[in-house]
Amino acid sequence: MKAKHVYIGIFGKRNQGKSALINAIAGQDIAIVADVAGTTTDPVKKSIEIFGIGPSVLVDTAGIDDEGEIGRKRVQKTFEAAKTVDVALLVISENQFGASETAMIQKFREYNTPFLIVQNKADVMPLSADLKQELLSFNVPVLECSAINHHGIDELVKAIVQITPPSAHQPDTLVGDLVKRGDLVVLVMPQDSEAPEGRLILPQVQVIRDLLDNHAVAIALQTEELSDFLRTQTPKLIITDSQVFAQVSQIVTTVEQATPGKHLPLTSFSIILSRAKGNFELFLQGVPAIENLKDGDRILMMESCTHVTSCEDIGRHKIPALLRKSTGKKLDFTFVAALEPLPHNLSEYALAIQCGGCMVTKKQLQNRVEQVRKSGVPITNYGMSIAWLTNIYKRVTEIFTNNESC
Ligand SMILES: Nc1nc2c(ncn2[C@@H]2O[C@H](COP(=O)(O)OP(=O)(O)O)[C@@H](O)[C@H]2O)c(=O)[nH]1
Ligand SMILES: [Mg+2]
Repeated sequence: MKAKHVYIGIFGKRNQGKSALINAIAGQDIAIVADVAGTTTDPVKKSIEIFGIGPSVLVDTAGIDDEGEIGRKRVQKTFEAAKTVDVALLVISENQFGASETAMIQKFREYNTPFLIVQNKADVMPLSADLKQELLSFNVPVLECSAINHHGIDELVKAIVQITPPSAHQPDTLVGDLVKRGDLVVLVMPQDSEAPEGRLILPQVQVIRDLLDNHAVAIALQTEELSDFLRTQTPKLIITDSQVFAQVSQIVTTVEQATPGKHLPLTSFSIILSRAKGNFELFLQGVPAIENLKDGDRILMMESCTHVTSCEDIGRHKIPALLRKSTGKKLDFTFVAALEPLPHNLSEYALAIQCGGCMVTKKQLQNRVEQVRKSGVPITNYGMSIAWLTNIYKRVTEIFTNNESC
């Protein structure tokens, strides 16, 4: 799979040399550098290649001390950028470190964004021993450089590489640990009225692509063709659409029973996808909370996209209906779409159910999931809850809970 781009955000007050630093790192002029405070109003992005982490994007931001109504909006935008970048540089100069910087550090911590602190303009003033001591107490690398003189830039880039988590640049693999070259994998993909016209949905495309990247042999078929196929072939893995879980599980069990010794590992697209975006363990732990639901309990349905019809139908209708039927309780559902803020009263929810997250980045999804986890609410995802409610949970997750490869 293609390596991912590492997003590196440059943060700091106005006039600290953030834009100059981007130019120095990129080795060419891209951001507008000026001595008028607040020149960078819109994020400027520069793509570069960094030894050790590969393709990267430097994201320039507006000063965190920007003033006035528009200025405050820019600061808000900058805080948002801290949520989505993979790593951050907090730029200071001339030993000025105060409330703006500590507020920024708080955001980095809140969003789990690794960061380092760099004092720029070292040609004008070196970092004082006192401030260095104070900065080291944040337990992050503290460096000095001069963007104008290109001093300390190599060391800065090396420090960026060191704080970048491997997951930010290593390619995500959906099935790489489950299949080997030449393994046969069956994909059960119903093309019913809910399937989009003339194309496949993204999770299916992603899994097929990943199987090809791993040189596995992917066979795509619909439920009707599964039984005949399985009678003559023994695939390494069957991945099915969650909506036909129960039916597929029935077919697989029948074929297994008819052929002693035949074992057919089965899982679903949504479970494969939920692994790729992380939080798999958390989702596994969260799903049994379904058994404790009571009348009047609130359930938060977390959708990542607003317009993939089949996902919307699963989240808005299928899962609520299944939950009501299976528990027999009066449940109250709240739906949050895309990256809408989560409700303030999170802790009042008995359960949260996240969609597969195919339309958002890992970091975006994890930040939302983390918010729920921190509030103490059990969280699981669409695929796992459907599996639980249709009593095949154990079967579709056993390849992940028993051992690493099936
Ligand atoms: N002496 C010196 N001046 C610098 C350095 N880096 C930036 N500057 C100057 O500081 C001013 C603000 O730089 P800029 O990159 O626009 O800052 P930003 O607002 O943080 O993006 C400009 O006049 C730059 O020339 C440096 O390393 N040394
Ligand atoms: Mg700037």
